[in-house]
Amino acid sequence: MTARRGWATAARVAARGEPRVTEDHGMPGRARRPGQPPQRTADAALAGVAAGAVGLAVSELAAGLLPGVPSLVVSFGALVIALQPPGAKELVASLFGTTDKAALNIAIVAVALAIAAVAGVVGRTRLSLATAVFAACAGLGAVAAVAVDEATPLGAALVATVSVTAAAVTLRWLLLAAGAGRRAEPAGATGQGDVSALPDGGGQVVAGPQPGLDRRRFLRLSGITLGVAALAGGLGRLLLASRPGTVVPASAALPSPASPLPTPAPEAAFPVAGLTPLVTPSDEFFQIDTALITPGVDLAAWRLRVTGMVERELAYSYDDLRAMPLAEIWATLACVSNDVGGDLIGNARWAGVPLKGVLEAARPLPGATQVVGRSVDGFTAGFPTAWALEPGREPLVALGMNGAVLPAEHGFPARLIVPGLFGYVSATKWLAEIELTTLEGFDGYWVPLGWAKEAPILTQSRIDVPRDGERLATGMVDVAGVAWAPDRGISRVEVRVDGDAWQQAELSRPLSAASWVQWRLRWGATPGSHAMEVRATDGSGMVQAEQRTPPAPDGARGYHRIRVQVG
Ligand SMILES: Nc1nc2c(c(=O)[nH]1)N[C@H]1C(S)=C(S)[C@@H](COP(=O)(O)O)O[C@H]1N2
Ligand SMILES: [Mo]
Repeated sequence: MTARRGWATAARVAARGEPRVTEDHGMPGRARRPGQPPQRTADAALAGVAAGAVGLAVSELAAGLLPGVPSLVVSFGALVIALQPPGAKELVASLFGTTDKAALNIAIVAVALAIAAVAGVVGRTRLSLATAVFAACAGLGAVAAVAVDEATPLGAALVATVSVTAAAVTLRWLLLAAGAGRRAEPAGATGQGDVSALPDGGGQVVAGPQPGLDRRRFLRLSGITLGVAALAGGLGRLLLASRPGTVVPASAALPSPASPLPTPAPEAAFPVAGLTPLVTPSDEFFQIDTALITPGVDLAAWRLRVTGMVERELAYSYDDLRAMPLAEIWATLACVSNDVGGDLIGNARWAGVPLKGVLEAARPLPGATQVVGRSVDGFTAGFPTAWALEPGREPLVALGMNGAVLPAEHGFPARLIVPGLFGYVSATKWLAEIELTTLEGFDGYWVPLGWAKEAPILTQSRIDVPRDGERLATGMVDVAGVAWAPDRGISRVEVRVDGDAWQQAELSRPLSAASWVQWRLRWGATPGSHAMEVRATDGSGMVQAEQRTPPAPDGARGYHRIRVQVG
């Protein structure tokens, strides 16, 4: 049995509606001829998906193994992040939580594999077109890697070439496997892109095993290919996540601070189950950033530069910084995206070099009204110089968090911590540069996207216990939570049940004016459904705003309200 047709010819014939031979599957209208590409579109799509997966896996593995080689998935993510439309404030901000980043990665892989499925179908008739689709995607990824993810052009070109080659070779191989184990004849009139025109895709027609067996073999091969790709891609990701610098080296240990803060006594906190601890453990501290994978820093080569409108530009190595006297502060850091009752907030003991001393050494020029932090991956955040210099405030070039070296995901080797300001205008992680400029002269990363230029943390309070919707027994219960107004301090917290009179809660002794406090109120729960609200007053006597606002553009306002069921 021979068929003197190439793949493309067969497809054209099929398209014209020429009678087809039903061979073996018993599926009407599904002709199988020796030398044809897979007749099932689904098979071709599967071959495409498996080939795309191999391409992505090769990119992840190359990125994990070779320094300076970007991951295409990460580069696409960086592109998505860079292309965010100004004004898409909350939507976009919500992308940067840890789980949302995983979702972005998954979405990118899903879209890439969907495109690969189309490439597989196209590849039935024109393998060169399928390869071009792979090349276009990888090319875009490579351009993105260089343009927005700071990869070297060489590394980007390398990863794109290797990935496209791997995907194209896999596709051709799987399409041939799907084509019933028989080879198509030389292309003849079918053109360059024809699979059958490729060296061992053409040639003599060979009688193959039973098509049913072939299909099973094809499905098995595709499955194995996908599995190997998933393993290789996963391994690449693991390697990426543990590159030097992404893991804090033991050599980064810090000396003890010149005047260490006392550890808060256990009795400084209220013993209420479910109440947020005064100090947030570093591994539970919220993480928000635009980095799809934690930037790796080569500690030996890393410098913190002080630049711009200064009399003297400076550059500090890690050793320079840790040889300076370290100060410690308690400070609550909040994300502007934190909604009323939300948990994008934490309180930590930060250790580092006082920013005031660094500025003093660089001697800002008159008119240098803004301090801009720039990270190794190009993120920026800026705040008024006057805010940093305010007496009584101790902003830090932080090197330590909660008694240890700054964790990689919280900014190792150095970050800024500026008491009283939301993270997006102040707390630059993976700090590479402190630039002095004017307030008008530069907008930090989030400002052109519609967030406020100046953003002090708003006075807020949260009910942690009981939880919203909880069922309680009748009798005395603890109502408790946290309240913050960095760095104005909290002077009062009040709770109101069912719109009755405000009742004043007890406050824990503040760790600092920049730290949150715990509050507690004993409440006699009576049967029924009850609404509870909390409000805080800051150190200057200002009560927190009651009118609810969304997080954009300068932070959420309004009282945290919960409902409980008693009895
Ligand atoms: N380099 C860098 N620093 C950054 C960000 C970022 O995206 N990149 N995000 C900022 C924002 S919006 C916040 S809220 C804080 C969060 O710090 P954390 O992840 O340590 O909690 O980091 C800030 N510093
Ligand atoms: Mo943030």
